[in-house]
Amino acid sequence: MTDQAPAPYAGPQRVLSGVQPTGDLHLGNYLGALVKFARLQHEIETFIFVADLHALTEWVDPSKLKSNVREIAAAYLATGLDPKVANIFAQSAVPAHAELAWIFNCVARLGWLDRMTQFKDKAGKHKERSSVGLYTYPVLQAADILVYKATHVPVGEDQRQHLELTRDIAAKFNHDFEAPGFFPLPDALTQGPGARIMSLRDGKVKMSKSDPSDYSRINLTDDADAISQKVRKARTDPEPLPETLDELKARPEAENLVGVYAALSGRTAQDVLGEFAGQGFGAFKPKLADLAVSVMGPIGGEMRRLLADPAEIDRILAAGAERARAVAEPTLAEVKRIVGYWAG
Ligand code: AQP
Repeated sequence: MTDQAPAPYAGPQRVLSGVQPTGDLHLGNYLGALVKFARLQHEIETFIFVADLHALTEWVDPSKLKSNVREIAAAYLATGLDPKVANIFAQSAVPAHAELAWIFNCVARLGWLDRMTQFKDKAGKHKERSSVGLYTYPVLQAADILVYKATHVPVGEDQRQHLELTRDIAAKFNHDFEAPGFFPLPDALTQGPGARIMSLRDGKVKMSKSDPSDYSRINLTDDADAISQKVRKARTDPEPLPETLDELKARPEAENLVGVYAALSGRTAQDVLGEFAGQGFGAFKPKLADLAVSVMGPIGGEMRRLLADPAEIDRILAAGAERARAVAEPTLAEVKRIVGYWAG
């Protein structure tokens, strides 16, 4: 008998992604994720959610959670997501995510989760004191994606491993329940110059909301002065910029700043080197600061304007959730039938 390739997924293409409401969004979230959302919405049906269930995996002040959700929604809108085109909603407004996650908890294998490096990074030395939710977070992420049968997931490079897990869960579900092609095996869209933006204080660690130093990141809400100051104080080395990308490899901070310049200006890193080779950071940083202010400054202003009208943001999220439920609920009903649930 010959092994037959599993039936391919034949449904529509969809984009799904989300961001946790766990603090100020930064340049890494913007370049790694948000700019891609705004672009893709015009190409494929797009679902973008605020991951408030994921936020619960670490302690979050209950009195702040709702306003944090609005802030992420405002960031989505300020960076170009159009609620008439994309479906924007809060994860907790679509209970099908959590219900499907339970079924996927029974599909995923412990060994798969044991390999997740992000859990190791986030739990650090205190693994035993981490929530079980932090451990199973990638399973909920698989449910977030597959409840919409999403085929494309725009994320930063740090999420690539979780996307592999989603593909493994989809394939095992399709196989175990003899439902070939039921779930797609989604692709991570990590390409592009902003896929991994590093800390401004240390070019070897990624820019992150949870870094204790605010000088490690540029926040979407930073004003022009703060952005310029952070770029000026960014760690660098005394050498001038080289001519080739190869020569940048051993200089992580320099490589990061050139990458940020390239991503913000829509050019390649090689092109940026072509302009700045031979110049030191004394010349390069002011140009980068001006560029960052011109791109990021208006986003913060637009977020503040949107947040002054929370009722409008709530209306957008409610409308998006209704459209999201209309897609997610039939998928969940079908999964329950396939699995053999007593109650549908
Ligand atoms: N440094 C980064 N470079 C490129 N992309 C990044 N992303 C995060 N950091 C970078 C991408 O942003 C999206 C939203 O991420 P998230 O907030 O849901 O979770 P995260 O990856 O845990 O983000 P942070 O900022 O690093 O938060 P903390 O400090 O809480 O862990 C994702 O697509 C992510 O890839």
